[in-house]
Amino acid sequence: MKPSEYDLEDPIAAIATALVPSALGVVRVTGKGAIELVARAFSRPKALLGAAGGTLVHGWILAPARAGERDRIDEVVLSVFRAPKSFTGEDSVDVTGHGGIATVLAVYRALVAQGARPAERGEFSLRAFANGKSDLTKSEATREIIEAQTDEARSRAADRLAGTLAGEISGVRDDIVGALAAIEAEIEYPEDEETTAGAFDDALVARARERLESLGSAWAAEKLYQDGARVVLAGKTNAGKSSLFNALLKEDRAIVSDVHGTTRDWLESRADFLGIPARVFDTAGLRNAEDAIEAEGIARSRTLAGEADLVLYLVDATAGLSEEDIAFLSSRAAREPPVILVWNKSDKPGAKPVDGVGADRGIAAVAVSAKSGAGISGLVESAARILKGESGAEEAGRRTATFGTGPCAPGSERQKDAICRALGFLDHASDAAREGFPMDAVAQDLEDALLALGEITGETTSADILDAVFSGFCVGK
Ligand SMILES: Nc1nc2c(ncn2[C@@H]2O[C@H](COP(=O)(O)OP(=O)(O)OP(=O)(O)O)[C@@H](O)[C@H]2O)c(=O)[nH]1
Ligand SMILES: [Mg+2]
Repeated sequence: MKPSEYDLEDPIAAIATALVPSALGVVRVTGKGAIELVARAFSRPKALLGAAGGTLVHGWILAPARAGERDRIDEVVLSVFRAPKSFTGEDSVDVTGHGGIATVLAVYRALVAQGARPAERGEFSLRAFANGKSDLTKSEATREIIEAQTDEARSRAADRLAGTLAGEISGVRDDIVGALAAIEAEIEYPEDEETTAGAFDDALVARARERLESLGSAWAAEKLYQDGARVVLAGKTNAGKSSLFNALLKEDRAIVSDVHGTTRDWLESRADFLGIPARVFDTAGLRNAEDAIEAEGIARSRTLAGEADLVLYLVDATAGLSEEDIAFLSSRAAREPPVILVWNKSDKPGAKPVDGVGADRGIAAVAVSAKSGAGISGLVESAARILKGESGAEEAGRRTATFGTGPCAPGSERQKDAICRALGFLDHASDAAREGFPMDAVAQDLEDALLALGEITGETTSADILDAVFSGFCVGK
């Protein structure tokens, strides 16, 4: 069922915590009659029915009556919320019990047996929105918080949950409403025909435009923190790719040996690049392989490097650049993805990184020792800077994000699209005013901009918007 088709009142239940053995497990119930429903499955119904909102009640969840006997399922604490003071704005009970898989499932089934409907995806959040407890930016932020892979991503989502984006959009809307009011006053009570065009408040519209542009340009960064980046380690055999992979992951994941061609199949793992969630790939070393399996591994290395957001190209600094290295670097230099030339084994006496190689083609170079760890934090900093488009952006190609510096950012493609549409309407309004179009046409553009912005917070919503936002949620949120 689509979120826009959900019933918005009947009591629903969901398991809100992961179904893995854990200290605690939470089953939540919300909707009309939620407290009475839980009371029918509870050992102390009177205590629950008489409990004030925002209080806890201790007791047991009981199985439905069978031949007069009722099994005790689990000892629980109920958090009681009475409408409208709850997450959803309805009567709600969070049942906190022990987090055993069988236990949580039995508690959930006991509540379903008393008449709770199993909740659909995002149904709790949709009710919170429908009951005015949350705007759409906050609803989306709860999902972003759940999905954040790094602390930086979490902190950005938390800002939106706290209302920074909604506040900024509301400020922009105030500017547009101001400009619109001036036009409408002029249309209603014109001083004379000539002054009508003067009713267009350029400064207000320009300020709204600037604020929206800043928001729009901040999306690239936001997307990078949410989706992460693919960082591929490439280079000749024995350059130290697997050693650097392990050092970045801080675990002994890949086999390291001085035998050339040790890594054949690529490996993937996750690392935090200064807040950017990175998927890091160790690949088979590049060389002319006789062996068909190794050759296939090398072909895969090249494909991965081509699909990366950033390639860390390793060279053994004691060996210097070979023809293959130069061929790889020059074949990529002018195109995406961006490359960092990593001079590895810089701890060895004979290590001689060559300064300036590839600099003319925008290739940054960093000296590290995968063995001792020296230089790796600098490498991660350079990588994060390039991914964020803060250096080498011209060379880095179109996949590199250019960061906006606004006070806050949109948290989803949907929000960013609405910002772009609003910007389009503002531009149209300014052009129309400059070209002397009738003021009511200009006013229409400003109204369209307001409607687009209303979609971001949910003041103007359609079934499609609700479906797009809430169908991506998990059950129980
Ligand atoms: N001294 C020193 N030795 C290193 C360093 N990095 C790697 N090595 C050594 O170089 C050899 C090759 O390292 P690997 O990490 O397996 O190299 P690789 O690039 O993954 O090699 P392939 O999988 O064959 O492509 C091993 O003996 C490592 O111990 C380093 O920074 N300093
Ligand atoms: Mg290897």
